[in-house]
Amino acid sequence: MVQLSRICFRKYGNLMDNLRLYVRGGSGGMGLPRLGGQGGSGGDVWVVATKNTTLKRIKDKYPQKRFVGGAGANSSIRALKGQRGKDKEILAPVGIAVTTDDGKIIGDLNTEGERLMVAKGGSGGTQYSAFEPSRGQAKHIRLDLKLIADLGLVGFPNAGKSSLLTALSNATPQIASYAFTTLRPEIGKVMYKDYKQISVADLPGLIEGAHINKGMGHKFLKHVERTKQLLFVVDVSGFQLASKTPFRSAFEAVQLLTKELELYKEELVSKPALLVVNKMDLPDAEDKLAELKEQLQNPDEFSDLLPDDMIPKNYMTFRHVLPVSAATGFGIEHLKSCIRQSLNEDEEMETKVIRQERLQALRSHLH
Ligand SMILES: Nc1nc2c(ncn2[C@@H]2O[C@H](COP(=O)(O)OP(=O)(O)OP(=O)(O)O)[C@@H](O)[C@H]2O)c(=O)[nH]1
Ligand SMILES: [Mg+2]
Repeated sequence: MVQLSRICFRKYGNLMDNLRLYVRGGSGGMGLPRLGGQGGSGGDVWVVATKNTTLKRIKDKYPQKRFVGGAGANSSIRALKGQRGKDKEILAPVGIAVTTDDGKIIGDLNTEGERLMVAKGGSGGTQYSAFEPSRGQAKHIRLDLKLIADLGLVGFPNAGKSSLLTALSNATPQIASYAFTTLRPEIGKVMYKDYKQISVADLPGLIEGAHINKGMGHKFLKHVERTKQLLFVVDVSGFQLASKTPFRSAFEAVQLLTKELELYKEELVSKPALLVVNKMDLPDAEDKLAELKEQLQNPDEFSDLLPDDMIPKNYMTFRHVLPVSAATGFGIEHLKSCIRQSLNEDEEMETKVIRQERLQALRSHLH
């Protein structure tokens, strides 16, 4: 039996699937009692769905995570009706839910250009408010990337993703020995003895060049973003798409898959991931597994087998490397428990981060 390995890199991926922000509408402008002038209203804060952005990019660009609408102008002799404050737009990725701090849905953004007001600006002062303006709405909101599953299976065609999903879950995906049998992501549920369920998406076959939209290309890659963690699946004996394309060892397959993710969106490479080495029932599998593990320990030494432009900038770190056979069931139970452990780890981490953020917010209110 293979000594089940655990590569002990623990890392909380910096691909974010939620983000907490402070939003405040702009304050209204003062009215002008002497002449009955009306202050401008404060600008509103909007979340606008935009292509090609991520929650992480919002955070990097606005580390304070504060979005405040422009103030309305005071009414003056020259401009009795004060000018309206500027609206503030938060450019967010498509496919998010916007919620209040305690998780109530404010709205969803599902198509490019869709917009949602999250904080209204205050009204300008008028005769009805004794010319006193009001403040804009202020609150914390959360942007949550809508996920399709807890785990996404990432692998080249024929690696055994569909078979693995069947072995793991109660799904019965279409299985065949030719490439691209999976067209849409199929979601299976992994059940545990205590009734806990974890969802796994079998994503359509990824091939070299997917980032330039070869094969299922972007259709596939956009799903990768929408899972909490990744399960790389490789055939222990390697992979060859067609007789005219080069043969790739399991190690090369791992690096090529990584590169495809990187070229599509670099952050994907920092997602928490596990590596499944499938087809361990085949002859020589043990030797090939040992070789793969050695290569994964020193990827730089072994990457010269790949074309230069296919060497990833950063190697994927796998929390576990798990030899299995989807065909015989070998290693499947252990894989199930590693999956659960890995998801738990991140959940705990996330709860901690949320608590810290709340605490910080409370403290800053007190000061
Ligand atoms: N010997 C062996 N064969 C396997 C194992 N797992 C899958 N296979 C075979 O490998 C072939 C491909 O398996 P699939 O599960 O369809 O692979 P896939 O990754 O879903 O492929 P695509 O959907 O085309 O991307 C099938 O002929 C399976 O029977 C395994 O553990 N051992
Ligand atoms: Mg399949």
